[in-house]
Amino acid sequence: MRNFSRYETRGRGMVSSNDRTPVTILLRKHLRLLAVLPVLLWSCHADDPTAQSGVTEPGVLASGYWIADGIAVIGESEFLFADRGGAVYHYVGGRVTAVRGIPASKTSEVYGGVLDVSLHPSFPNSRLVYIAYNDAAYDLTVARFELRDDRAENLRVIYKSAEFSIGSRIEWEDSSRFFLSFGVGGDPYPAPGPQNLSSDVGKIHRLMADGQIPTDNPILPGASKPSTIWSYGHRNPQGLYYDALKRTLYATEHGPLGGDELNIVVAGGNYGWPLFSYGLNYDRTRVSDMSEDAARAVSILPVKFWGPDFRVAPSGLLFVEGSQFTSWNGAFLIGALNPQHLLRYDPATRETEIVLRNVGRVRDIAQLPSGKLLIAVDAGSPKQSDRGRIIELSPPR
Ligand SMILES: [Ca+2]
Repeated sequence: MRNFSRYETRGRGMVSSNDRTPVTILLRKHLRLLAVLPVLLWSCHADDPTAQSGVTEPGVLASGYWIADGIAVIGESEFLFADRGGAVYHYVGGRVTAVRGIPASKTSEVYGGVLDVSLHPSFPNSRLVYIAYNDAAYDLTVARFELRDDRAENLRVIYKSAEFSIGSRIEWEDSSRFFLSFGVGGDPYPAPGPQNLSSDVGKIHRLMADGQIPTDNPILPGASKPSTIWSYGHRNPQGLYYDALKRTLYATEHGPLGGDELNIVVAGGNYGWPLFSYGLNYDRTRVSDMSEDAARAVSILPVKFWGPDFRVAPSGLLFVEGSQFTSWNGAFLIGALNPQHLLRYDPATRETEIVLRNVGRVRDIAQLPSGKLLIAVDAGSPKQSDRGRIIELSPPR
């Protein structure tokens, strides 16, 4: 019997925004950019773009949703997005339609529902779409279907766990394989946890496009053959980005109080939670007594972490190249849930900047063919169940 009340309590209790000196310094460096953003947001889409609800805010392509998440771009003015309320929506040129035939999912406060939607690389021909959702039994499930006339046709469940996930992403390695992140709750985390290799939680999984286990997945300690598990010891990985040229998988994950991480994820890697963390438990006690050196010996440390003085609560992750925001290119954009910013992390300088401040809880980031950017945001509170929005960011003209 799982106890979800602690997730719900945790979700609300996590909100405590700090505006500390490093952020302020970085902000000053980007005042010019920040100053033009309100203008940018006013610069597009005057006509009412949604069938579901009126849109009055600048740049907002779709609004009135609960927790909009998982944007999958089809074309310059066409995309899909998920809603934690249990739906997938199809935006085409200003009109939004709910895709029919999406399986039932269960939501509880801000958790559950449809977590991500992703196009198979062959989508232009195959129309294949993948969704990750907590099904009616609250178990993380991946299904694929063909999108035809706003219907999910020939839907098939290709992965079903017996466990619940907080936040999941689907990220394609190539047309044959994809990664699936599987988050675990706060502290105390449910047992068995991320270090238990018989549990699906706190892992990044790697699956064939049909849900089978790739034969080149790692053989983990104590096992004799590969499983779906690609890496373990994750806490709550809500951002995945695969660099196909470098064949490198990046993942962000939530620490508890601080200790948010960016990791380079390799096969069989143990990413350390909860053996070691740069963050603190919510009661401000240490997560463990393990030293950083000891942690390095038994796990893979993050390539970047943010301490308790710079909270991120990272969600969507995108490495940006060729966007119309030229000063943002060559770095990661990271959606922050708490505080509610869009961040830019430059791996060359190791600097983190707030590029959009207090824009809402940024769940996902996507780039359009033109180089414009979309973000999915929400208010994070079930009491504001109509604050889920998709916003188009337009660069200076
Ligand atoms: Ca870690």
